[in-house]
Amino acid sequence: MLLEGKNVIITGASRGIGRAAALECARQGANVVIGYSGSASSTPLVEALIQDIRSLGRDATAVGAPAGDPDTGGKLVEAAVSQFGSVDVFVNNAGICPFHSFLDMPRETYLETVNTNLNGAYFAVQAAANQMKRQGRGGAIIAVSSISALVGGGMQTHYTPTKAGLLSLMQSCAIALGPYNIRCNAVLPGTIETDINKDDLSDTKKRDAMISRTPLGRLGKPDDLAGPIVFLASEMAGFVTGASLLVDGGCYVNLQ
Ligand code: NAD
Ligand code: RM4
Repeated sequence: MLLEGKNVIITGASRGIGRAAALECARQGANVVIGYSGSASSTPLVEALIQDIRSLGRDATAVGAPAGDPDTGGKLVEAAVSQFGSVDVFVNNAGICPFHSFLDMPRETYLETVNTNLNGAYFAVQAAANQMKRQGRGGAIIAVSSISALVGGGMQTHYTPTKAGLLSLMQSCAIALGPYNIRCNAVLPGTIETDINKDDLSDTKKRDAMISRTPLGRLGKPDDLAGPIVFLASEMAGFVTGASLLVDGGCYVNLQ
């Protein structure tokens, strides 16, 4: 039980990596605030996740609000405090990657991606950190960045800067929040099969190329991120801050 009695907020937890992290946090003893977009299609997924967490003997509640809204972080924090009494861990996971070529990138696609992935995250991290400071007993903040913080993507020119931005945000916040014992770290997933890349990976040539670049010989699953996120959230990582953890089956280092 690495997170016994902790209260965790996870954004974009209705499915994919966020959902896997929410379930593992609950297995490790935490209550969970599930952040989700508020869309009608997400509601049944979120209701099922709440039931799954309750059947693990922990509690969960959900807040439907767009990740790009600067007020959403405050709403998530309010829900955690009113339902569970505190915020111990904040996981910024919500994100989009609408694959698109650079030269004709629609302005709205660029702006929506930066807003959802980075601008909202900035204010959510700020809201969570202020609550942790008020509580006076430290905390852990984890951003789900990406291998794409370190490398480019021709169809991801709007997305990769947001992932580099999140990594940089965790590095700077590690310094700003260290005096309050609030640790800030990033996980950098490689290619994990989820809804975000379903269409992209339906190109079998691309999918096979991605697998053959990966020393562990497969793409990732959402559960592959759950352990690393819980580790960074837990006291086992008590002296880890400003760090980034690649979770990519070795893909990044595989040059030749
Ligand atoms: P996913 O599409 O399954 O999950 C994305 C989550 O974000 C969903 O719960 C979705 O509802 C939520 N979301 C999207 N837009 C939102 C909005 N405007 N407001 C609130 N919530 C919103 O994909 P995933 O792979 O689980 O992605 C989770 C995170 O992991 C993203 O930040 C993504 O960039 C990152 N990531 C994914 C991969 C990968 O290969 N799948 C690799 C590196 C990083
Ligand atoms: C990741 C990485 C993956 C891609 C996802 C959407 O950061 O670039 O290859 O599938 O984003």
